[in-house]
Amino acid sequence: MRIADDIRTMRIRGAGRIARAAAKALKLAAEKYAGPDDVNEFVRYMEVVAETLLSTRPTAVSLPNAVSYVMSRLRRQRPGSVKEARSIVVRYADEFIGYSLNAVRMIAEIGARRITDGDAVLTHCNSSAAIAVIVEAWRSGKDIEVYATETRPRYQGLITVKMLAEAGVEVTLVPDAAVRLLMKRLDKVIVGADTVAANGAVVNKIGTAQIALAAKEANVDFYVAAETYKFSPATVLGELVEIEERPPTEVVDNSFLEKHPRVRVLNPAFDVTPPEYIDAIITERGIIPPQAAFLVLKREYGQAIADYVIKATVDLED
Ligand code: RUB
Repeated sequence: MRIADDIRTMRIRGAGRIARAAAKALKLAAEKYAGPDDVNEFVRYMEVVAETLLSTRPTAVSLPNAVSYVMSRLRRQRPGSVKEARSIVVRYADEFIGYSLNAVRMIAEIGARRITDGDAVLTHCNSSAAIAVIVEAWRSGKDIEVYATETRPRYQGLITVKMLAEAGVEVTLVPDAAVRLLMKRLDKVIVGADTVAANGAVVNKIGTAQIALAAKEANVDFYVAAETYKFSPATVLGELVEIEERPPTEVVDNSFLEKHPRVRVLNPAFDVTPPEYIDAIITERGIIPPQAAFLVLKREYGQAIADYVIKATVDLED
């Protein structure tokens, strides 16, 4: 499946885009289904597609949340025919994509209000949600100074500076290692999220936690822009978020590794910023302190959380 491959190899990347691509992949798979005219067969086929998508990257919860947005409705609505089942998948995949795009627009509006004229703002990696906030603040006439980190080893920061420059925002690229020195000049940091845990901890691109630490030390506000489908229902039950490890060749090339066989390379793609380092999380439903993450989860995923609790209880009894 091409979209699954594109997610795995990071041609499609960023938690929001990954989620929308997964919904689109489910829709395309449903449209392409050419198996027997049997609704159970169709559901089984869709389950395989869903599993393939889920196996691509482990960290961003937006991916399982998008898949389950569509698949839980397919299961729950008990369609009587393949035609009906297919139209359920198409409808809810489209609905998720529409919701997601609108959520980013709302985050931009809500978050931009937090940015003050004259602010110096830093972002890390390449987050559509964080960029949307910065662009909206700029468009609304606030004179802001914007910095973006390179984001080793994949250099997503280069995508960020291009996007900001194309939107007309003046932006300065800095090496990741310059963050603490730069912090003295900053008023705000704004980053995206791959996963927000029930305790308000935020999983985002490697390096985020270090930036948050430096921001805390310098008394600089640290904001996270995250749609509610980046909140993880499984963490309510204490499930840990898996941190993806990427290949060493993203850090150094193969010839270096061959020449120095005793050198090992560790390449974790994400880290965890504790809630005490986060001033607020900007969602499409409003701005919350990280400590209120559980309330968002309860409101958005009450049913899914109840399902997890039931499953966990059954597993314990087994
Ligand atoms: C991307 C990353 C982004 C979040 C949020 O990591 O960490 O900050 O996914 O992005 P990668 P968005 O490049 O490894 O996918 O706001 O666009 O969802």
